[in-house]
Amino acid sequence: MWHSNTDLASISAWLSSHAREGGKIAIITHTKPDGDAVGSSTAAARALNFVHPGAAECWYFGSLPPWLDLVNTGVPRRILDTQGLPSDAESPTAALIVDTGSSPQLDRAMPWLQSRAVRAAIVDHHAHGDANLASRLFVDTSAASVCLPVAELCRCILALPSAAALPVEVAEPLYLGLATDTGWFKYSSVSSRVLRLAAELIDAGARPNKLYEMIEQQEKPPRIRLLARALSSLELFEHGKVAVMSLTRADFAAAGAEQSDAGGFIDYPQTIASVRVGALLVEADESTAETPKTKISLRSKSAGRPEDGVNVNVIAQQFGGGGHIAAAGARAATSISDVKPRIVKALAEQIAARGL
Ligand SMILES: [Mn+2]
Repeated sequence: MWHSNTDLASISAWLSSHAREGGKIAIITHTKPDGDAVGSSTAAARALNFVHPGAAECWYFGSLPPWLDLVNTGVPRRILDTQGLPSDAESPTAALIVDTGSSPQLDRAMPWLQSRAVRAAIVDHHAHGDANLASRLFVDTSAASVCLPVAELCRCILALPSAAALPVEVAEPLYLGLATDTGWFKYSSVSSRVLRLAAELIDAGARPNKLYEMIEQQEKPPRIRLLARALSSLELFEHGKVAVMSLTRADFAAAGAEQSDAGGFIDYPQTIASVRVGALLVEADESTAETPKTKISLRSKSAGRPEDGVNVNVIAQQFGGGGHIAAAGARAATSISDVKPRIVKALAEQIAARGL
């Protein structure tokens, strides 16, 4: 079952005793790490290394964000795509997995993780995961960002009275994860708990404007050109309540952009007043005429609580994917032109059923 079987103090005690005995800990997060993944893994590694120098290293794989070096400075790091998995001699002896518990999301690390569940812990905030991956699980699906539980983990590791006492090197990546997973404090997941932690992290020395510029003002021209193509593909259905954008591989080529450059585009149609739910359909890199593949991203908007909007997790599941109530995705083995009417129909049905 995908739920906590221990608490953060116990995971902290286990990691600390492992490091104290000379063990090494790989901190692993999901493929294509985002702000929450890099922020939480960097913070946990720095907290452990603060007490036990050299004990923790971060593993990353999948396309990496352009700001990774700016955030993850000074942390021992392994990039699995280029460096591969470690040899037995240099292999860490334990694993802390953050911001995912999903085997597909851990793709490149799976051959290493598969035999190591006994010496692995997961701290996550997603609704679904593979409980067999780790013997220690802490899952808080009410957390807007995994940095909420990871901040508490860091506080325990460093034996501090509050998050406000964290070293700035730990506080800043936590703030980053918290900010990026809540759309810089604007999603429906923002709560007093989120803002209290943000305030404590600022007290610890995190500088919001510096972090915003570091992450959000690093665009390169191909991504902006791709955005122009995505926006011009916008179609509205159901009296403007459903927004659909699509990007083909030809769009990526014309913009000189890569697949990862489309990240965050799904948020743009949400700025239209009438839109309740949006979809971005992207022709996947590996797509061919014979075996088409389409990546589906879904976002829903609610006036108040996320449960008042369209549950896009349910719709993503119909296409073999999943996620959260307000943000989900899937990968369909079919073309954009085939997926689009099916997605629009599924979204229209949800809107009608909910009287939105
Ligand atoms: Mn997250």
